[in-house]
Amino acid sequence: MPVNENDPARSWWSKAVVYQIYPRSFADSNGDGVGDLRGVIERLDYLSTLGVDVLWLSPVYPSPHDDNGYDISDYQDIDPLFGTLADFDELLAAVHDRGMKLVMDLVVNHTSDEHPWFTASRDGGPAGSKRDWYIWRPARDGMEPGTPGAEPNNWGSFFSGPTWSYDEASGEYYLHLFSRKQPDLNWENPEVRQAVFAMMRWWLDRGVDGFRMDVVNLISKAPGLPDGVVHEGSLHGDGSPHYICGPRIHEYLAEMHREVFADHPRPLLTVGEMPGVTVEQARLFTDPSRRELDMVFQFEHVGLDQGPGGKFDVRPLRLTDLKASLGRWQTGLGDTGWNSLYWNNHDQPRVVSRFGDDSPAHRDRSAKLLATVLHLHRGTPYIYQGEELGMANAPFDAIEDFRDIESLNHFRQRTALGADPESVLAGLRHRGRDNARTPVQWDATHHAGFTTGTPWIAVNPDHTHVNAAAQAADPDSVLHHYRRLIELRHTEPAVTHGDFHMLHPDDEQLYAFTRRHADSRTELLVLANFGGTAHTVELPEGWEDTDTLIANVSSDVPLRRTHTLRPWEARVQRRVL
Ligand code: TEU
Repeated sequence: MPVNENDPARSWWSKAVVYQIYPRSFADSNGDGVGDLRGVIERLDYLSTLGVDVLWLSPVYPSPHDDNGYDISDYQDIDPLFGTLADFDELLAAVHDRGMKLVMDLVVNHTSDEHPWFTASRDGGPAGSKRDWYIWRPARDGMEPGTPGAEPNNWGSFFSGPTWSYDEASGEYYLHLFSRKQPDLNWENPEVRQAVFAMMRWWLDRGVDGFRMDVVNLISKAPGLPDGVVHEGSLHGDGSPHYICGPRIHEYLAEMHREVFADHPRPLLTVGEMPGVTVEQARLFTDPSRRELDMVFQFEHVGLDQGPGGKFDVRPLRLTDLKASLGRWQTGLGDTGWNSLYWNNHDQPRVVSRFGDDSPAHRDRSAKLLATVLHLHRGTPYIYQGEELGMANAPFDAIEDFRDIESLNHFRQRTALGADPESVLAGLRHRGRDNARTPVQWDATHHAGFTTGTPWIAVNPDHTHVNAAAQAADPDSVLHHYRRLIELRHTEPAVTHGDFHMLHPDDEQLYAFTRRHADSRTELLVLANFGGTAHTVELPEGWEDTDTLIANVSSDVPLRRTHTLRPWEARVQRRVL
């Protein structure tokens, strides 16, 4: 069943733009150096002026913050670091007052090891009533429990080291795909699923408008938890084929839909974060007739600049690879499924530094080009805080400048094995998640107006010239370009529903495509020059002298059949069919 353009329950999010808030780094209202809910409340007018429809709030629940809140110790409260439930209710009401919606982060592949479910599971021992809520296994056959190599299987964790930690008291190991403080829940257990669904209903009853579901395609593990292949240069086995889109994943998501979302009176949004998901799987997850999810985050395009040595092994992006990948997702989900579109989130380096050019000469223009390309695709665009300002990667110097558990563990592990610290740091500087987590740059003052105290992570020194206050006052800014793109999504049916057709797939510098929408008799042509040199392109017939809908350089040059684009130029043409 195609996504029905006229069905309001389905179509509201096809015209929506989502803005992700990472509360810790957004705005600090009380001077403790960490962003909080009242800080978000104070900045809501900024977000409503930008024009976004939905806010996604990264986790604000009580947490020991081993992974900045993605390790939850109580699903039904707010961490005092961020405020109180009363602050949350006030925020939700203020969001709704401005005609926006609020989506919560749902982290239910794992909990914190300090969640009462886990402490009961651990402390009750193998016969305890909550033992089976998590994934416990004895040591490998014939091995002494707790000794190196005795782990139940050879899987490596996302955050370095094995996916198993040993509990001496019971003599067994528990599974954690992420840190040892993030034990995986056992979704095979129906009590676990019911507890999660009840918690989700509690938030919906409170008035939230949906969920972004953290690594939700990892919740079903293959029976027997078989060993993974050990790739060259890796210390551990790759367990991912045994937990990415595992055997019961569709069953669990359909059950969640039935138990939580079906027939809900308010329009909701569900988006599943899915590392390793394929186009074919994503089409199933997002086919409305299957009633699983509205859309998913896929990771293919953010893996294209990664070498064989893993995420910190950086290689240059080939534009043809990016176009082939995103183009395949555009046509692959077709009329059946739905894409979510993103360059950035709290786990990715800043896109202007990664796929654009953050040098002073090209920064603004390349940030606007990247925005234009993404927002003209078919799907729901996500903006990560600060992206709308063209915020760049941070100038991290020493390991002490980093805060993220993934980066710190990686550094510790690699250097312990004898790697050159400087080369490990080079990878972290390019790819480390802290690049996304430096505070939002509100103005040119000390600490960028983020806090009156000492920020938990250093503010990027470039805030003196890259900040929201300066850009709000400049109609040519990256910020205003984003505002215009969001408005286009709201007003131009071809942006929302037009067919996607890639042009010049083999050109290494040009990203070009059309969006054709028969109902509104409109076709759009998007042209983007991904490089710091001029680039000449042959256009298809019939685009000469058409209107420019939006551009990142003054659009006084009429379009010619053979047209030379200026460095990092992006423009969108419109014609009537
Ligand atoms: O991320 C899962 C994920 O696959 C990543 O993008 C992750 O950061 C990367 O693979 C690590 O190399 C989600 C959250 O977005 C992330 O912040 C959490 O740390 C993680 O799950 C665990 O909850």
